[in-house]
Amino acid sequence: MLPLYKDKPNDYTPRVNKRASVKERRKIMLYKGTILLIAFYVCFYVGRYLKTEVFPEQFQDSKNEFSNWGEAQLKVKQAFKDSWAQYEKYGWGTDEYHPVSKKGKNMGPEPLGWIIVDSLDTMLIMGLEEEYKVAESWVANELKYDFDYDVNVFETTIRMLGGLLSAYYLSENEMYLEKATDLGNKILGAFESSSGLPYSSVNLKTGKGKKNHVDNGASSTAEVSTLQLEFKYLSKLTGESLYWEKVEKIMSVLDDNKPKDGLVPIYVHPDTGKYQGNLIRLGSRGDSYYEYMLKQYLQTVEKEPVYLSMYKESVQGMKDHLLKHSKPNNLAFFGELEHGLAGEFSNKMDHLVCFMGGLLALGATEGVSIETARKSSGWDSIKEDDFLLAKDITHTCYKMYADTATGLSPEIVVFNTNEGSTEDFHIKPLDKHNLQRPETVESLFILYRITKDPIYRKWGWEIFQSFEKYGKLADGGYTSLDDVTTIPPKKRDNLESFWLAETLKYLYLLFDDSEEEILPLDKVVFNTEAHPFPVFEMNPLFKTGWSRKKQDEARVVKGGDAAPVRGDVHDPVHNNDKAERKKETTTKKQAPSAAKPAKPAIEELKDQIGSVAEEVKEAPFGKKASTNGEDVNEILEDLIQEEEEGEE
Ligand code: DMJ
Repeated sequence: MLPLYKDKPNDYTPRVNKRASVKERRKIMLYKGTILLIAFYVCFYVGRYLKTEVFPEQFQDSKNEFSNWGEAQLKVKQAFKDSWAQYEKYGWGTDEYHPVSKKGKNMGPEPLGWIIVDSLDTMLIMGLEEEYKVAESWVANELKYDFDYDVNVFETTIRMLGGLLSAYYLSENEMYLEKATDLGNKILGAFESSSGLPYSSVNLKTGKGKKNHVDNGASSTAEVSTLQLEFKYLSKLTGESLYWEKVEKIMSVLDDNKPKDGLVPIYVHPDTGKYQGNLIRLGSRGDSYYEYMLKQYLQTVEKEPVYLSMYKESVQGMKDHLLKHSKPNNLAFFGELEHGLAGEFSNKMDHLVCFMGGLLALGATEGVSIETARKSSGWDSIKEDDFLLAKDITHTCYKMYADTATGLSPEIVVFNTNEGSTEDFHIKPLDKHNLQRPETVESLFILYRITKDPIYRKWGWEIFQSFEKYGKLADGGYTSLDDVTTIPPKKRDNLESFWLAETLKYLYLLFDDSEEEILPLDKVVFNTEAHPFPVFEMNPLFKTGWSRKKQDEARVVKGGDAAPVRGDVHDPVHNNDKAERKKETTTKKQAPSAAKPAKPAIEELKDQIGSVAEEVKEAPFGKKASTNGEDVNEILEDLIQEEEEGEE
């Protein structure tokens, strides 16, 4: 029997095509209209009831009315879990992961922990215990930095050294500090140039630095000037001042160039210490030079004004030379100067520049709320102006997402400044990709913390939804995109480690409503890869060993004989005479610090400090470098306090 009911059901009666009279048709229309109206009202009220009563935890409106930030935070955590699950399953332990083809790859002959180490602190912050435990044991058992391979000094420092140090800070697991010290010691060889500026790469086995094989051997400015937070924190933890001295020296060499209005070209040569070329920008190769000046000042609790002075000068330079506004909507942006300060202005801005919103807000307020900052005695019109600019730039960066078809920003935009422009920016064909970068959500997080204005969360939520919509793969992984201007966008088959280390971390923190604020901005500094380190007080082991040159004035070295002099800093990697090295280090530690007022009692105290510091260190530069650096510092602080109380 054929299933006849399908086309001719049993009760089927053919429709009689009979046209009704006008009166009858009016009646029918009125009847239909009334039914439709009733149906509309029923749907409306049932919908409202379902939204508020049955699903009270659901988001109300993704654009404007969204308010359930706890739920948003869970979604971000889930995005991390999904990204991680794919990596664990198909690429575990490898440095690169390609989520579309589901393949992992190492950069060198053995893994460097690129994705795992970069992600440790995010897992700790998000409370992903299961995932974290597996990662922790991989680092403990598999990760060794002793094979013959050249690594990029900057990337390895911000991601690996930074990742290990923040994992140590958050977990207090000594294993991370040992690995960090081992890695730090290997990187030190990169600083063996005639100027003290690090070479671009270093060989992990030999510890030998290597010049950049392109750009005439020059290193990027951002690369040489974005090592300081990591090595200074390593000094703090190990009690070993050598790391401090090496990275501090870079700052003095750079500043000796006396950059006009605080703006610097994006290349600098390790042989001469001089800048190369004239291209000035806040984007790639320039960006974190500006970031680390402020953050160094914040890291040591505002005790090193030299970095604040450099930072302030550069912000004024940015306002004078790089800031412009687009047409038609007057969006503030930072352009580029391809031929130096006197050269032509380019309207190009990298997405990388979007960290500037957060940085300016942090610089103005030093991490406290805007209300508190405005009431403080140091508040002035420059800070107010920096803060307003922070908001403007962050708004511009949000528009770089909101004004594309996918709601995701391209890598680079060119702003329109001509009268009559109908759109604020355009995107060149080669710049349409999105690499899951963090800079905008980083600024949203900082601005939210400082202002508590929910607009920053709403923008962050919109951006996250676009990542969900276009970056998420059917099986749960997340990928970079080739073109944010077309729907659906072509996928790029790459997961950047900063998606896990930075983008998702900042989004998670943006939506956080914990009673006690996680990682307050006046208590921690985030390195440029979003790894948090605690701020710390200076003590006699550390001091600012240089000051800024004015005009043709010769270098003023603070701290007398003890202060590090350029080209005169000992390098453990290349010095086999351990006894000699130990003697020198001790001498340095015992010498008076001119950064503090000279007091005879303090001199005596420093003798004690010298011996205490030596006692707690098993092998000053070895793998077991310095047991627990916190102890060294605690002992120092206690001794100073005791001494000062005694004097009173
Ligand atoms: C990160 O590795 C760091 O934030 C770095 O300073 C610049 N770019 C990437 C993320 O975009």
